[in-house]
Amino acid sequence: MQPHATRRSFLAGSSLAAAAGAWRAGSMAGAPRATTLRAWESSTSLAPGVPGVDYAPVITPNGTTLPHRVVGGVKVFHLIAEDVLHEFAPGMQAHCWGYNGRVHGPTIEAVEGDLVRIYVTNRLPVPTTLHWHGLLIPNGMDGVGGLTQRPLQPGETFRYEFEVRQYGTYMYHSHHDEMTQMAMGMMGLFVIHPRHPNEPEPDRDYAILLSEWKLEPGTRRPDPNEMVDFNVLTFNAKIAPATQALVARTGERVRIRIGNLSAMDHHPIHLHGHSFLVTETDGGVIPAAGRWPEVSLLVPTGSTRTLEFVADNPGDWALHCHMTHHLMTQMGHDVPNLIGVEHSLFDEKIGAVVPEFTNVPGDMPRDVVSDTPTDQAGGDDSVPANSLPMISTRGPFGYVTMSGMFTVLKVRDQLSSTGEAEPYVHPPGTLADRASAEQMRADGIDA
Ligand SMILES: [Cu+2]
Repeated sequence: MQPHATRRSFLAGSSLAAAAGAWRAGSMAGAPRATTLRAWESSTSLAPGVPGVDYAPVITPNGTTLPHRVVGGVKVFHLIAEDVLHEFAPGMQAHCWGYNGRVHGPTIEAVEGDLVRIYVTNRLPVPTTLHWHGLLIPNGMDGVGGLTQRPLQPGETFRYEFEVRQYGTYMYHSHHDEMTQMAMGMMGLFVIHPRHPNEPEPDRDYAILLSEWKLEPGTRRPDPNEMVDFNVLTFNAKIAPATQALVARTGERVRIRIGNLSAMDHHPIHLHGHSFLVTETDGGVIPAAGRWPEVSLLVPTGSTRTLEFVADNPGDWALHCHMTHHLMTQMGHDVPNLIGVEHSLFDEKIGAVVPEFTNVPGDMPRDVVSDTPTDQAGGDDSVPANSLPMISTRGPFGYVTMSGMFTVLKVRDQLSSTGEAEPYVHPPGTLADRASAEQMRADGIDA
């Protein structure tokens, strides 16, 4: 597709790609913008980037992409802020606030140089706004209630419109009564693809938004007043075992974009079995010489980080936050420390008066053992209504003792015709198991 002649391309004197590259380089060095245009000067335009032609759409596990239509060369989107009954995992639901029937909202995708027009309708009982986090746009489109615009009253629809002048991983979220509205789920991802990629695009492009919630067992509304003790930690608003796995074929290049809009926490996201390069922040692309290898990536709140690697190690690899309490759903502070305590007599005595007490790890609630999704309120009284045991993820070797911010990267030499990963079969000699007495003797191990 041919870009139309534009004032910007005329001003730039050479190719738009070169202008954009120079601008990004300047931005990264903290230098003033090289372009002569200001954010409010609409200069465009390039033809709107077409999914599947100009870019490979991003995959938002457990999520979706916001549809758009093109009207007069402008990409038109519509977000509806509304009450959503959201399921964190089978057995745990809450009345949250989201967009277009989803928590979090659908991922918005665009291409550098696109003109986007985003209608926002407020169907909540309270005023709200939308902020485009990290985007370099005119001040009056920035969505900060009271500062850059008046809030949308219930029932109102506002129009946000701007040219997308950068690429990378960004976010959108309410910027009015932030503490409450973000705690209720009002956020989503905003992914922008480069117009002219100057490095190969990955084979798999995943996006995950981190957030945290307070949901007392037995309640059905997130509590926005919580400051410290968040007890539901989510990848794309889901907790394991409901988090969708990431899949890759051996040898494919994988990108994972991670945004964090948690109220109070940073999350070190750890990937097993691979090392990756940190390639982008929401401030821009990291030049090749400045990229560094990691196996855990700290994603501060209010930031995005992007990592890339070659999936060269087949298997089921954990991808999780390394803060161990962020893997524990609805854990409380009041749990006594029973390490070293002889349980059996204790269990017997307490069990006589509180039968469900004996339903502790190792003796899981029936519905979880059978892997049958169930609403705990619907009859199984082994955990409080509308809550889940902390260890409820079933793996091929038993329970995975992680919930919350945990999912799996499945790397396989072959995928099924529908792109699914079959159960992993460990090659001989590559699975840890009980040691043979014979080998221990031969190695001088006395156990
Ligand atoms: Cu964390």
